[in-house]
Amino acid sequence: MSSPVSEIPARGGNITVAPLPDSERKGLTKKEIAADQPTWCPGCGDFSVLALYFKLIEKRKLWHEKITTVAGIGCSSRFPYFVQAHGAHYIHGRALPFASGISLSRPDLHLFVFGGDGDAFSIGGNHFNHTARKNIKMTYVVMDNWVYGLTKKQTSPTSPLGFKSKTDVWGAVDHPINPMKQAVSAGATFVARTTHTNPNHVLQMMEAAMDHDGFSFIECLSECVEFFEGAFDASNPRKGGVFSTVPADHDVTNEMAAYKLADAAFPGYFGIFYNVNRPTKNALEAKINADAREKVKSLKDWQILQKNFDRMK
Ligand SMILES: Cc1ncc(C[n+]2csc(CCOP(=O)(O)OP(=O)(O)O)c2C)c(N)n1
Ligand code: SF4
Ligand SMILES: [Mg+2]
Repeated sequence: MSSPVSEIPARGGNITVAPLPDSERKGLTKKEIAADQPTWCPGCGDFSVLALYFKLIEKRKLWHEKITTVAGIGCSSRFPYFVQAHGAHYIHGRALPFASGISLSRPDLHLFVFGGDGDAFSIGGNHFNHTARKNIKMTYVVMDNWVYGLTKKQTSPTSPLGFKSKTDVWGAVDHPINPMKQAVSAGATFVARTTHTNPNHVLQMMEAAMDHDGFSFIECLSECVEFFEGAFDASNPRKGGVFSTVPADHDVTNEMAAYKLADAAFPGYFGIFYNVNRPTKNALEAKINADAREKVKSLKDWQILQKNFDRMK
């Protein structure tokens, strides 16, 4: 592991350490970020998302103490197990509330949340909408495989009509959600779409999302080769499909234009659909805290506490 400190021999032979300035620190290497061998099935799309996350960390010189990787439960949500960094593999559908706490208490961190379509839009659907509308600063990558992979093939909220699964043996009859429309309508301020079969594009979207000040959402198509093989072939030129990027004249600040892009039939478009600036909950809360502090700046912490207790009497 690259050391963030310089070693200075002190008198008496002891070693003391002084932090190296950021400009002199090396970026982490893949070897320093990769943890256990991923347990995904050979050929699973999730491998490329993980590899590109490592690339992002390497490229942008993100150090261990600057990043947090959070997930819910699912094959895709095993993600933090495979990253040698701070993070948590949390509860199914509850990654976003957990991440919100981290973001609001440590807005200086780069916070990445990874998960699946079931985790994000089924059990976690409610949290998705509220985290988006609150514009809490983090990057949320949903590895959409149109199925519940970990639990071995149940219909997910993004499964297409007619999809045969253990929960819909005669074919799915429920209208699937459109993650892009849902993200925009919920109030996400950055909404992008990519696919695991185009590594450069995934990296480009992750970088743009990371640089966005607010809740940034990426739908990344990630094939489940075990339970929905070939689902995304129509978007993969190597399989005879078409990969169409967002037209150059698309206005990313135009909500209606974003819906229009999202309305295109599969394989649709790939790129940034929507990107606007709106104050984050992080900034708004920080201001409330600062204003409150200003009012009581002459008091010691225990005196503020005492005042609060007195008010409750
Ligand atoms: C509260 C709760 N309900 C249900 C489950 C069972 N469960 C685990 S993962 C999962 C769905 C996974 O699908 P998805 O989020 O799409 O991830 P994938 O495995 O496809 O990557 C379910 C229903 C659970 N672990 N916890
Ligand atoms: S079951 Fe599907 S999603 Fe899960 S690891 Fe295997 S290929 Fe990937
Ligand atoms: Mg899934």
